[in-house]
Amino acid sequence: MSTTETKPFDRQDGRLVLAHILFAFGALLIGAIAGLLQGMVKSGSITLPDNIGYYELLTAHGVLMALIFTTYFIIGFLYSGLSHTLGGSLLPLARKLGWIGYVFMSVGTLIGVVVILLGKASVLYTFYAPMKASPYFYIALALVVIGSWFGGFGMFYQYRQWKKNNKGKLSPLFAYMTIMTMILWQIATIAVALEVVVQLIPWSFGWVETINVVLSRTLFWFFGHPLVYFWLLPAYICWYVIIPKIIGGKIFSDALARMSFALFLLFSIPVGFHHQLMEPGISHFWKYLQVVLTFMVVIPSLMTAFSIFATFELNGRSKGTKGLFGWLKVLPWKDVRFFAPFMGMLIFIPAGAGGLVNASNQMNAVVHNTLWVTGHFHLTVGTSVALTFFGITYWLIPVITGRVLTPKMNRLGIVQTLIWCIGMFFMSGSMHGVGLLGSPRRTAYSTYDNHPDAVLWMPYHVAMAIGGAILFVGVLLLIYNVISLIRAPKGETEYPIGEVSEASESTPRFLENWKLWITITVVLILLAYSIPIIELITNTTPGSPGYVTW
Ligand code: HEM
Ligand SMILES: [Cu+2]
Repeated sequence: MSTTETKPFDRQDGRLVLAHILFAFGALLIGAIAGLLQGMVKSGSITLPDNIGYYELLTAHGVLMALIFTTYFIIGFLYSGLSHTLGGSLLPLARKLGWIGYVFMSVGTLIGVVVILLGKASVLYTFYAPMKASPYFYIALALVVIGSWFGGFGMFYQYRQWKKNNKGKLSPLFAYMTIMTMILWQIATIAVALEVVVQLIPWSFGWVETINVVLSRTLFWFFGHPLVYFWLLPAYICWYVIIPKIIGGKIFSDALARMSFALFLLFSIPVGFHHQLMEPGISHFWKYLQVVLTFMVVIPSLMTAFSIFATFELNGRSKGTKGLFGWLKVLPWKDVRFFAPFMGMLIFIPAGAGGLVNASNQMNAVVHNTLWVTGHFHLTVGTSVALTFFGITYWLIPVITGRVLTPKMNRLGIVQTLIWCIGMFFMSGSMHGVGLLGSPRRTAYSTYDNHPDAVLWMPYHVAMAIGGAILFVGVLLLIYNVISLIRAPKGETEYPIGEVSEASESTPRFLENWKLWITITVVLILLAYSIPIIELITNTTPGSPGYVTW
């Protein structure tokens, strides 16, 4: 262990990171209350008081879970890694930009939640015209996006300065991956910002009468798909860089890791049409092209799976295990820092398989807008990503606050992980099943005049509610654990950054050629989007007025 690794984490940076992490978990807790209630309503076990609508809860849940919890956690985590790997502390300007971003995002979140709870924005967490929210809802979420941009600028600044001071050196893998993630985010959010500023805000204020619906959805999904990679890549950073250290092994290949992140940038943005397969107004050819590009993402995904299992296997061999699965025996199953992300990886296998179903034209027709889809993203972001973030929390909070993870908290962490897996097994499992039977997503309790099909769904909805209740217990335990971590005994905790295996090939320089990757990305985006967007802008379909359906 070198001396830099045991140096305590910079206190000022620690505060920035902790502020993000705590906000994330606050959002998770409130979001979980909404989730629990939704499950109970859907199963018919409770009815909400008249002044609370199902769609209000659903919107709050979606926003707080998918947008706020994730974005805050990610920015906090990435800042921590940059502070640690790029010089041991953030530059004053980088830290300042981080705080400016935090303030913007928090003001945005607070306004957004208030508008939702006032019942003025029950638009189901997306920016989906012609459903029309209060303009303040859009302004609020625009503030969140702008805040995240400041966060990104701070990271770019820190990275650029490091590169200047370390001419010719390869940047640390964590930092490289962080920059790739934030470039992806900044490019993706341009489209949603355009949608919000040019289309939604003027329309919801009533300055213009109508909105071009397909165009707005196209801009939304330009962002909406890469959004899922914005959630995933930080989890992959943990799998690639952190896990090897925790299991006492080595990173299989630095070059392969960087290559996979570059490919994620290329293939995650020009594919938004795969969310619009059922939508009129976009010609088949462009949908087809984007679906082909969608499936390209299989390449970096398999590279990731390969690298991680190679790390496990090499680690097993170096410890003398034999046979095809001997390496399983030497993994630290009783260490929550490993166990929680590992369960996330495992669950990513069925989750990814479900994603292939969603992206396939005919099969999409079967599952479209059913609870299958909800089941799918509770496995991906709700489990693979969330469990990885929970696993990170168990060492990150001790690192940044100068504390240690006690054996008791480690055990509670394992219990929390198991509760999450069991809850998701019931909730997401029954969502998948009942989705195939046709039960729609985003609907409150209804048996549709006792239609036999809808009556048949109910046992599944009950299983969903039971799963949801188990998950809620998991959230409560997590919050307890987070509070205990902050109050844990003082001590030094090392930031776990893996080293690259000596046996691996050296990293080719072009992988760090940002201009190259950004240029190819822009070319792919232009290929996949320019003609369809011109068609959408010049089409003669009448625009739509706004609808308030709740
Ligand atoms: C306590 C844990 C959770 C419970 C009980 C829960 C439950 C639910 C339920 C019942 C639905 C609505 C189904 C419908 O009517 O369509 C839902 C939707 C959703 N959940 Fe969760 N969930 C939990 C955790 C999460 C997490 C961790 C995330 C993401 C990080 C998440 C993201 C979403 C999203 C994006 C929606 C869709 C909102 C919409 O369709 O507008 N959930 N959840
Ligand atoms: Cu997608």
